[in-house]
Amino acid sequence: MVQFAVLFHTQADSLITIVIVGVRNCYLGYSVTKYEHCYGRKEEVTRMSAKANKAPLDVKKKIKAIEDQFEMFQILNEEGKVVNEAALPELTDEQLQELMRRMVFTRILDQRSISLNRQGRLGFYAPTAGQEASQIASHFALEKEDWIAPGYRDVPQIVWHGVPLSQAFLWSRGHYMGGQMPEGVRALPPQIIIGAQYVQTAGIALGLKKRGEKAVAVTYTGDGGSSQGDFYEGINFAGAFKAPAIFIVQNNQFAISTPREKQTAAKTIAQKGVAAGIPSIQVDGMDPLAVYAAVRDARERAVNGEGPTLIETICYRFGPHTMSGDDPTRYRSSELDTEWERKDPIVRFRKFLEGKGLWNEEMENETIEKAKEEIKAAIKKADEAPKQKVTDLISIMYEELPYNLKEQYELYKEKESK
Ligand SMILES: Cc1ncc(C[n+]2csc(CCOP(=O)(O)OP(=O)(O)O)c2C)c(N)n1
Ligand SMILES: [Mg+2]
Repeated sequence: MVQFAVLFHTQADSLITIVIVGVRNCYLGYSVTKYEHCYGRKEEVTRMSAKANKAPLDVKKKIKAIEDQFEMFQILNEEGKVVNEAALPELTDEQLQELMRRMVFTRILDQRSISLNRQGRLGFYAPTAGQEASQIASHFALEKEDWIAPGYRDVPQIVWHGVPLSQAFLWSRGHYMGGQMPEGVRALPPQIIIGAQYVQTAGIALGLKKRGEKAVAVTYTGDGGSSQGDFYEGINFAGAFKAPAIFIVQNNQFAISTPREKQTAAKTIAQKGVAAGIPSIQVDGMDPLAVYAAVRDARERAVNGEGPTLIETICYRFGPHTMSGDDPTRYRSSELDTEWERKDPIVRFRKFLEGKGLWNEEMENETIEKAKEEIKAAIKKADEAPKQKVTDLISIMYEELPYNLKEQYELYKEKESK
């Protein structure tokens, strides 16, 4: 191999290295590295004029090699048995029980929300059953000082982050008070525009970094959301600025009625993170311990200045997309439903905990009864909220109203006084 380097100064403030590479007198290419010292910044610019690899081009092989690197991270299998001892997260018995309590509570909240919606007592509702490991175990790995930017299906995470349930119900009803996060609760209202929360999260994370806070910004979207422009902009920005963000994609296999395979040619959603230069991982989203471990690890790296992570959780929603009228039997087979019901995160975690003597029927019933009582009290409180007025909606939006809204405000104020 022939290889030599030429070093010379072009100007007083820069240095250029040229490396010429060849094998047995055959020229393969050169690389130019320029070190610039300008305004105290040191930049490195490297260019290769030719590829040293003269093998025939096989782009399909290359993408396959990348895709094959992504395999689903799992700790608990469907029977609740540990299949990856080395990755078991350090959680005390009490923490494991608390995680189970939260998951059971959330399943009951889902059932009650569906019936409240049918009774006309809730507004917009996107069912969550099946996604408890992806939602609750990921949140369990966070701290109070972390920010959450949820999607419309991610109400449970912000409730566990400190948003009162009554307020979550008001959000569902489209009441303006539902969107006003309590002081000290670091959560945004759930986002309806698919993917928009990814851009907001990149910004929040950069803000945390600039303020030197040891906290992360975490966001959630779905498999469909990963096909939006905002998704790519968000992960790219966070990657470029090494912002402490965790991007969670809950891949529940469908974007309303569109199967995942039809809305992206990517074999995995995790691989989309590679383009943004950020560590990305595919996790069993029906396994609470795997989700917890992946998010905890991502959080640790983020607060240590190592930048963002993308986590794809492979999961399934047992119910319809929303309560607005879609019928899953028209786009999903009962065989597929049954296959995923066998992976139920609550059943799996219950088996694991029962095996350790940490859970029993009595504890589960107690959790269910408590959940029902809390939900009943919260809906009662939501009912007591003042009736929403158009003037309220207008006045909370701006500190100073633009002239056209001022006119409308006056108009409605008069109407409301009658
Ligand atoms: C920008 C934008 N486009 C379209 C919609 C309509 N829409 C609402 S939910 C949804 C599917 C989202 O699917 P996915 O991201 O997989 O999340 P999931 O509902 O499965 O949790 C679409 C297209 C929207 N809300 N926002
Ligand atoms: Mg989806």
